[in-house]
Amino acid sequence: MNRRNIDIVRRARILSEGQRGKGPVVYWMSRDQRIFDNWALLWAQQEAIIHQKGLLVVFCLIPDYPGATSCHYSFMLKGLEELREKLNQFNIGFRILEQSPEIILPIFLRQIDAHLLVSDFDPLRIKRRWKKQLAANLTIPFHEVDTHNILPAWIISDKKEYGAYTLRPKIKRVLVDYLTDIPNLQHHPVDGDKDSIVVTQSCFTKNRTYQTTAMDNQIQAGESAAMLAATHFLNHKLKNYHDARNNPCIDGQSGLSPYLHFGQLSPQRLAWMVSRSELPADAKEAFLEELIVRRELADNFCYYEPAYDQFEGFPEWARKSLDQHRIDKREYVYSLADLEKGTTHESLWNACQHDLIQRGKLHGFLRMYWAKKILEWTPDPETALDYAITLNDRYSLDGRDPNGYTGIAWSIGGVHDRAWSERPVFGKIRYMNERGCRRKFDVDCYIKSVQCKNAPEPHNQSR
Ligand code: FAD
Ligand code: FO1
Repeated sequence: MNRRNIDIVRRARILSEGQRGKGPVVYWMSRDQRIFDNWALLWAQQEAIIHQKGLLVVFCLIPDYPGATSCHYSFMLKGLEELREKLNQFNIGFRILEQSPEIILPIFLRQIDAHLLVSDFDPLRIKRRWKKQLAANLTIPFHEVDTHNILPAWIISDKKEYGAYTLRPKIKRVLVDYLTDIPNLQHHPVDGDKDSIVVTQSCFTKNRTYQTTAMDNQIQAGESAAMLAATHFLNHKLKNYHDARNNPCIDGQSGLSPYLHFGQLSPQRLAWMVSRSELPADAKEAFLEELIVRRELADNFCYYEPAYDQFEGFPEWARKSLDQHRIDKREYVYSLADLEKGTTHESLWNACQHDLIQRGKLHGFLRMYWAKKILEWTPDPETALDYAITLNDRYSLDGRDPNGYTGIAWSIGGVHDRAWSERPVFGKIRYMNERGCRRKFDVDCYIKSVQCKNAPEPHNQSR
């Protein structure tokens, strides 16, 4: 086996065996919506070439994907349109099927007598349920490739890690071997399905319930835009990342999370570009810690903790402590509607909420403060978790991501953190407040910078 094959094979695993059909190899794309730097597509192409088959990419578009808004669909569909054009140039077919994969794929794959089904990896519940049902109903082999993590989630660890300090050494041991350049996709040598189907955006935007206004067009969607944004970050911002990233008044973060969430940018490509840049080691290390260790730790948590978005998923010390403080009097209690409208007594929190709604993004440091205040201002931790996830998934362009569920579980439930000194409501969960923020950055300047006007009319139902 040559190096290229080793690199592809070790990221793949068999979900179910079966009899290969006479038709094309199908890659059911979901989490990793890109043509380049996609190990799942490379694996599908390699199988297709070996067996002299056509290659087809299928995307199952779910009109009511949990909590998603028109902005999420708009961003995703723009990316898929670019993808279709590029796949065409590589002689690879593309189909959008407007139904849930576990229902439509068995029928579709039978119709085209598919040779093999390949999918990308995702630790979230919904995808795992789909895959389980698919594996039970398919007659052809079904493979999965982790092209989101640099170190495949099932290889780097076989258990839920306690924190970054337990995952980091495992990653460091093998990173040089896995953090490589990624081979090029080839012009596909075997003709297949030319009948690409594209669904227009209007079909999806018209039925969406939760509309946000300014979030649209804030950030250019698609693989090319993602690579431009990554290059811009590398050339102009990475050198100051380790100093600037924790200050919400400075544009110090990369802003790449929506591209990473929708898979329009490969984390491995980004990490490879950063690691090869000539910038000082401390700048590169700070960024790679977030991009690799923290991000892959989030996948580890969601993969090995079935209750990643529930109180039961918190560590035992945190549950016990939060339980002991259930009876504590809450000085302020807000409904989801109060929080969503950003009408609490604290102007910094309100600014965060307006910022989130308007930009589809909240600065990483403020995300922690924002979630912790929800714990302080709701009747119990379960409600806090529900509200934080509802608002994050609804308004963050990068929401519905393992990073989001883990970040919220860290803030509200002490996941990957340690016990701190005890205080009302929070128990031993790490506390944050506006005064602490003032010590870190110019809070008034941040509040002024958030234009509270033109905030869209929010909704008040939870998940
Ligand atoms: P940068 O600082 O430029 O980092 C680059 C990349 O590294 C990020 O895009 C992300 O993939 C990864 N990364 C950075 N910080 C973290 C982290 N703490 N955990 C895991 N990965 C990280 N991230 C999301 O992608 N989606 C979410 O919905 C989300 N919700 C969050 C909610 C809360 C309450 C908290 C505390 C954190 C949340 N995060 C989420 C993690 C983190 O805040 C964001 O990834 C980051 O702010 C995204 O901005 P950026 O791309 O400019 O980050
Ligand atoms: N994945 C799909 O396979 N089909 C969809 O229709 C779809 C919609 C969608 C909308 C918003 C959003 O944030 C994510 C969406 N995803 C969809 C999933 C996404 O690709 C990610 O895989 C997971 O959310 C994170 O792992």
